[in-house]
Amino acid sequence: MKIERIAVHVFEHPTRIVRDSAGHAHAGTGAPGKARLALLRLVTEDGAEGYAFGPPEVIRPFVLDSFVRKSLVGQDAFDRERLWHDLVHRQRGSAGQLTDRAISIVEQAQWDWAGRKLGLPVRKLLGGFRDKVRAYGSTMCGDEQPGGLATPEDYARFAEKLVARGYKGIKIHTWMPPVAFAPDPRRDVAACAAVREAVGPDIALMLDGYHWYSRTDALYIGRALERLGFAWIEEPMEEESIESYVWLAGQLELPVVGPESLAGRFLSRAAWAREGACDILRAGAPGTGGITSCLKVAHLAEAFGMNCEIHGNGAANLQVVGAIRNCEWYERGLLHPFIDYDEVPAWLNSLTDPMDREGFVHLPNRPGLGEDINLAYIEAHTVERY
Ligand code: LLH
Ligand code: MG
Repeated sequence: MKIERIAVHVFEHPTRIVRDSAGHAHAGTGAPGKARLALLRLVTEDGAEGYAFGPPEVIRPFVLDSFVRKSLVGQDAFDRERLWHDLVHRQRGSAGQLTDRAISIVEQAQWDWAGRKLGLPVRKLLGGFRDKVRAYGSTMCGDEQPGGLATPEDYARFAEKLVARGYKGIKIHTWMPPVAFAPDPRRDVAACAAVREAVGPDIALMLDGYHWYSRTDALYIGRALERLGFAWIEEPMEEESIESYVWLAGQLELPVVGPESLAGRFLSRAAWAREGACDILRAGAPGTGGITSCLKVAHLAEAFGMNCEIHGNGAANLQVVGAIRNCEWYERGLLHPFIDYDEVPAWLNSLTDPMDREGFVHLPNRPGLGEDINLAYIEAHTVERY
């Protein structure tokens, strides 16, 4: 079935989330602001459509015209693997313009198209493994807002609320610059200790702190987390330094999870598994070049007898979680005391990842990626189309 058209709608929606100078999401304090999101539509010759969302900057007109349309238009929409490799080959000569994230959005739209066409959720096409998954509540990074996530006690009180909501696992993102007092290994450990004391021994806890700690700071934190019975430590150091992770993982009983933000899609993860740089591999569909690339990481991990915990929330990641055996969790968030994550975003009719009171997210059974898209809202709030 030939791809006839790739179109993008950039639309505005209300948001309470603001970003700091380092790109970390926080809860805004004033009235809701506006943010822009792009909907990529893949249309085939029979009029069928597939959809995926992404940042407008990532799939801007130059990227679509120079690479995406050249690779996809006129090609068979079912040939995901071939078209993915074609795009990856165009990356080298794109001077960094065609990113893994852009390729991922395009690939997600192809999966959504195929699922809708065949009347099946994407996870069933990938190879269904589960229909529900335990979610860990993943907090936003720490801030300096009274009653927000400014102190270890704030994290402890928020963790109690998350447990009352049903979460059986909580991942703490602690303080990172530009927060004035960050980074501070001792404060991170104090927050972890406060949360453990607040939720008791039966809730799984993870730490995703400052990503640029030295080896010795990371080891200090890791040893403290061992005493607190944490489930894993995530990205405490620069992931470009595989040697640092081999050094750390070799000294900790505590599982080390990674790499999350390292480039190189599934290729770079192979060395991490072989070298023992982590105990649990990590990949996410948006950051690792797409659903299939993320799945390759999960299967690579399986071949090493390792789990692969999927990075981030969202429809594509949820479909991957639903199609692999070797992960325990879905990352639900990012969460903050001032934000209601259970509120349906303006551009959807219902939540993609609803969670019950026992902490299970039930995977959508709608065809495709499973997003319940409000196309009328998007049409009414479109500010740019190309
Ligand atoms: O630095 C941040 O804002 C968070 O770490 C963010 O990247 C989050 O997606 C993450 O790491 N989740 O695991
Ligand atoms: Mg992380």
